[in-house]
Amino acid sequence: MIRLSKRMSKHLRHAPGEVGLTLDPAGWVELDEFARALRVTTDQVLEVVAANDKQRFAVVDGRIRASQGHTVDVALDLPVAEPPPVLFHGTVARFLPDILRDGLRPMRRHDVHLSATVETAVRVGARRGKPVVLEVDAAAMSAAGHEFRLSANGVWLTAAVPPNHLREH
Ligand code: HQG
Repeated sequence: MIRLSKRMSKHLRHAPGEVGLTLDPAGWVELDEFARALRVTTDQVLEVVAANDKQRFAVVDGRIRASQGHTVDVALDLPVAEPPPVLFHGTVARFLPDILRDGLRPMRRHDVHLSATVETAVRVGARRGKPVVLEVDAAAMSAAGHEFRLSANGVWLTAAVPPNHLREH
């Protein structure tokens, strides 16, 4: 299941063409077509969707997409939402000098990914080593006109976080 989940993330976020798929502009693809391209059954795909720890995939009207994390060009069409006053970002110490100088940048993805809880940020940072958690002053950013969007699986997305709105937790 984890292996299939990783393949699904890969082809819905980064490399649809590698298995002959084309995503629509919002990142959706027909479930049947997706299962066929991955050489699994739609039931196997749906099992991963239902069991996924982070609810990474959304299925609506017979189509599937990744809820966040894309590097291919998609417009998720999420509405702008008012964030909680403080959000968190998990990273590692080796990135800190650049982050504190340039702010958080989306790097290869579409948006900077922020978490509502410290626990989630710790998990995100731990993917790369000993986690370091940054606090984002989302209230001040919002007041300054920065837009935030909430993915279907609870990840807060924004284009960038300037260094003056960041501090170590
Ligand atoms: C860092 C996973 C240098 C940033 C997670 C991060 C998340 C900078 C890395 C989702 C920087 C980018 C996204 C700057 C940011 N200079 N480094 N100015 N600005 N960085 O993977 O947030 O399991 O694109 O700190 O749970 O780690 O895939 O972003 O370390 O929700 O569903 O550059 O991916 O979700 O890495 O993770 P990523 P992320 P999934």
